[in-house]
Amino acid sequence: MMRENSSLLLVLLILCFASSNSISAEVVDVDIICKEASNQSYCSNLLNSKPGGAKGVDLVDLAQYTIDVLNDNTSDTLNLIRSLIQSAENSTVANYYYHCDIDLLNHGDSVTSSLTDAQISLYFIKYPAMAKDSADIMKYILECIDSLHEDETSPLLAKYVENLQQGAQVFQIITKYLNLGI
Ligand SMILES: *[C@@H]1O[C@H](CO)[C@@H](O)[C@H](O)[C@H]1NC(C)=O
Ligand SMILES: *[C@@H]1O[C@H](CO)[C@@H](O)[C@H](O)[C@H]1NC(C)=O
Ligand SMILES: CC(=O)N[C@H]1CO[C@H](CO)[C@@H](O)[C@@H]1O
Repeated sequence: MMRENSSLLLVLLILCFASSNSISAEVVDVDIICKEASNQSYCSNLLNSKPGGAKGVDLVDLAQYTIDVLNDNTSDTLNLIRSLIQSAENSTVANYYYHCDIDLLNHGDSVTSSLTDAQISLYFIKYPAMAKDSADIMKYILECIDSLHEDETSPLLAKYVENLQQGAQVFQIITKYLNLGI
């Protein structure tokens, strides 16, 4: 028992050193990240809204912060969708909302489940896996946008989902830099 505990401790120590090494190596300026975003001001607003600011913050912390924001914004979006379904003009429109709801929340393959996967990939320093997770997040957001038929559905929801898309793109850029740093 004693032996098991001490080897566990050793593994934890190694993990600690491994992650603190990668952390200190990887600082990329927000301006450089956001130059690659389709909406640079959205990108820099997002990253600079990190409590304490984003200056000198390493990529791992920026990735974590972006995941947190995407999680918050996804649940805000889901709440809006739920209330829109309740008040939809007819069942066709309700169905558009419902399909977007599934893209955001469905078990196993949705924005929410891919965000959970990305969180795990980040924790275990599996950046190639995180690149796939971030591509999945974007894929499900785009599917939601497609299913909304924007002419017939809420402009406010369109704005929320567009913000999600921008945030997901920022996450993809950060993930790309993390992969370059391996
Ligand atoms: C870009 O993002 C800013 C800040 O979030 C927003 O005010 C603006 O409308 C966006 N521009 C476009 C073209 O989407
Ligand atoms: C449902 O409502 C939308 C939005 O008001 C409208 O464009 C559409 O024609 C309606 N469809 C039916 C089948 O009533
Ligand atoms: C549309 C939406 O929910 N936007 C929010 C996303 O998250 C950021 C940071 O928490 C908020 O400031 C936005 O209002």
